[in-house]
Amino acid sequence: MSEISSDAAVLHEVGDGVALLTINRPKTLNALDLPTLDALEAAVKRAAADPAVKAIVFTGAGKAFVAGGDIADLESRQGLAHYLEFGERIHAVFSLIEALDKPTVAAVNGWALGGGTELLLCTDLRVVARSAMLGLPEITLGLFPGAGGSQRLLRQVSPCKARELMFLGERISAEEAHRIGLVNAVVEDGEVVDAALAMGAKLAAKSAMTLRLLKRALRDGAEMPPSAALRHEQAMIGLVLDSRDAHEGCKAFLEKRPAEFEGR
Ligand code: CO8
Repeated sequence: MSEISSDAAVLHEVGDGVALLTINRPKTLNALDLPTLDALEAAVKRAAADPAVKAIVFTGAGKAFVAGGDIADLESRQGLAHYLEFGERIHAVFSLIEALDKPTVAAVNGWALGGGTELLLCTDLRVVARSAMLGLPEITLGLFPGAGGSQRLLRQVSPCKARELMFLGERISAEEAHRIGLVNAVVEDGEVVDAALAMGAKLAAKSAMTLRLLKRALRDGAEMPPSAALRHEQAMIGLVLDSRDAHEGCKAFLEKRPAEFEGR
């Protein structure tokens, strides 16, 4: 992997079509404050715009993925307007990540608490280190998961489990997160970034165009009534069927060779 940029808060490396974005504020376990959110947003936009990047992996430096919003920063915010400034930024950056056309993978190397779990809820696939702990402890601070997490969690695990995680604020292990369907894979500590990059490389080898339209079908469809979502899916698969990649994928199968996708 070659490092193409490295500002203080987010490291950005690219190799084999996969960008690795490392949130880099280890002294506070990568807690998110406004400068870190700004750096994350800039890195995400850079990766989104880079034609060499086909998939994006998010991880954290040191022993945490992200230990949440920066509690010291939140505590120093007197008045609703200052809270909302943070709330609006974290919503905007997380929504940007969720809405990316390129596929994303979270490499959860350690603590993913509060805003850290809320961040992983915005990614498509999630690989977690065996000793990592996840959870939404906001309620113990008198807060609730307000970076989009309350809504996203409710739509990703059972309503019963979602309420338990938000109402009790207790941490869960990687295995438990896997059991409830919150994450895709649990791997040994130290292997999580490589495993996520390998997953990213698999995604990078697929048709970028088909993945983009699949993501749109899922994202837009989730906000529509079922009948409209089905019509939208039909429109998206119509675009896919008209593409070179769909032709190439089917032709390659019939010719018993690997497909070579161009992303169009
Ligand atoms: N914010 C700020 N600083 C933090 C945070 C955090 N979320 N988490 C850890 N730190 C700091 C610690 O204060 C400590 O700093 P220092 O060395 O100066 O004392 C340093 O990181 C190392 O942490 P610990 O010594 O506590 O490390 P441990 O290994 O003992 O414990 C834990 C690790 C269990 C992760 C522990 O640090 C912890 O519980 N952290 C807080 C987790 C948490 O409650 N997260 C939720 C935060 S609130 C949130 O995410 C809301 C987001 C959206 C809100 C939208 C509102 C507008």
